[in-house]
Amino acid sequence: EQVEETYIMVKPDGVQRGLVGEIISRFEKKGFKLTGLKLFQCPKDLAEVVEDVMNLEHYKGMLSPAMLLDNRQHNNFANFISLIEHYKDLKAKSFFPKLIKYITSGPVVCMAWEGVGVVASARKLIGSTDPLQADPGTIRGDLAVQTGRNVIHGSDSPENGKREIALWFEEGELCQWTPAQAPWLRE
Ligand code: YYY
Ligand code: MG
Repeated sequence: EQVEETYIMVKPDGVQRGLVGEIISRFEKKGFKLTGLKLFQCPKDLAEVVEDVMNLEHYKGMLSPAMLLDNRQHNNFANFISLIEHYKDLKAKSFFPKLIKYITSGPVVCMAWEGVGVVASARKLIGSTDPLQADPGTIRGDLAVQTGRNVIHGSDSPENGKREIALWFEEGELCQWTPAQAPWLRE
């Protein structure tokens, strides 16, 4: 029985629609352990350059060093890049620019959750990518209607869970603790 970690993020629509408490509550009640939690808002001036950043080496094979240098001083630049880096596997998809615009359009809630089997279980709690296909009882099945506004992200493998948590959190932002309920959740 392997303890895993997963990166869960309430997307801007979930925050704007007041669903943060409801979403956190589902993972809490299930019995997983919260080890990291923060709100991140893409700074306005950076949100405005999202399209330029998407044209960087990393994303379109074209480097714009001036852009990088101009913005590296920004204290939120690392987190800003996380937003884009997070979805880099999807950069070739036609919906990628829209996805980045959406994900940088307002505050997101970043979370790290830990537990035995937490990665696959969180994906089940979240439901299918398309909320209309997601089963009732799942977060997307209950709370959303469109893929482009599907309120939540969850890592798709233990490896990506680790990668995404490292991308979004500094070591010191994560808490190691033993919930009082631990012996009542697992024998
Ligand atoms: O892991 P999951 O979020 O369920 O789906 P992914 O296939 O990883 O896609 C990530 C993200 O991209 C999805 O949550 C919404 C968006 N997206 C989209 O806007 N349009 C698509 N056709 C597919 C995915
Ligand atoms: Mg995914």
